[in-house]
Amino acid sequence: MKEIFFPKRMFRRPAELKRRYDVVIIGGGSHGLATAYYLAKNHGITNVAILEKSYIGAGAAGRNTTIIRSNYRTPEGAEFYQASVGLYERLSQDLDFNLMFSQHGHFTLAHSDRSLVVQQERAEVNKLLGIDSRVISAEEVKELCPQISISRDVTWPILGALYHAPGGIIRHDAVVWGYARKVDEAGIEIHQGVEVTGFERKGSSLTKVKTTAGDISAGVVLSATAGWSSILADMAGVPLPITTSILQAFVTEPVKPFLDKIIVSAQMHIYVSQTDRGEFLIGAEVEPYPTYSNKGTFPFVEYAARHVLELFPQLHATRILRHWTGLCDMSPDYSPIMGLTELDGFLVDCGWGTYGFKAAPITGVTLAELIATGETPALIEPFKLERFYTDTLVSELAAAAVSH
Ligand code: PYC
Repeated sequence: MKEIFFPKRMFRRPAELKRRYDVVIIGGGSHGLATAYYLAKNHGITNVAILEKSYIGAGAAGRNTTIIRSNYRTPEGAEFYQASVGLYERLSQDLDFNLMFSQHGHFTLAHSDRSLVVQQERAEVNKLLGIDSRVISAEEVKELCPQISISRDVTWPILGALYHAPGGIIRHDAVVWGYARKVDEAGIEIHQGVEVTGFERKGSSLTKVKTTAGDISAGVVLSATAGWSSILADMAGVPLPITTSILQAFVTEPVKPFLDKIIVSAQMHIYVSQTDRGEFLIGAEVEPYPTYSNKGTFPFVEYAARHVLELFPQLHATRILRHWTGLCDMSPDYSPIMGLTELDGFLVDCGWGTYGFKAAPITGVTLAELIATGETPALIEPFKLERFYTDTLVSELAAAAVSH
């Protein structure tokens, strides 16, 4: 009989779900996979199952706009994302997988005096933490990004920008695949197509995770489910201050590369970059209503296209190729919620709004440390769920203006 050649599979065939694991991670996105990876790499913990109701990277990890940056407004946020950028810079080597990370600079445009003041405040916070971030004039924007129009004869003339040289974009699917491959190599089980349907608890402890493949128990259960976080936590009897909204984005047909910068405008509520494939990736702010709908809207396309054409009139004849929505789990202070909950053994990783993907590596490192040691690392201490009870919020609204 003729021998059939099967190309090498990237992951093992899923094993039968065992009845018990040391750690169960719900959500096979960038955060769940990164946490599993650092559990194995930094702590030698491999009796771990990742449960993904769809396929890995099907949620926010596969639907974001791939921007990596650390120019946040709060010291807590900026320090946290700075650590993430550092990990992303070494991640291709670490995972032995080309993630196509290009760091060519991120511009947050200012179109009013007030906006310049806000950008200046962000720059000062950033500089104190050693983050490369400064306010530049419209002329310098043009010098660094000659393709942009700085015409004053537009709805929102550019007055200046917050310039963050290390800002960049990365291939998001590659991040998911790179982590998954290493996780699999470490012997951690990735169960795709397995949905969590409920939990059992005894007093203040979680005792069982109910899934479509049977019930399991675990020492620690982490929910890393982005837009679905509040639904999951509700099942466990843990209320979260999270609402879910959608953010829309589209890509154009591919055109010859001419933009290697990321351009963001809080007032126009848009951001634009060109992907490695030549597509222009254009997104807007979060829609101002909670929903799980994955239907895009025409007003978004019309609005975003109108503004992008003021910045890049040379795109006027470029056609739209694809348009999608992603779920954003929004917290009241626009900062994430990570760590322990009132239910023993149940940890959350949520409230990421539109920032989750860029935080994946450092979230993985810190949550893995928390799971392994029981101690909350200092870097994520400010992002505890408890802050909503102790009135110690971390307001990141100023750095989120375009996407919230
Ligand atoms: O925070 O960089 C960001 C962002 C871009 C798109 C959505 N959020």
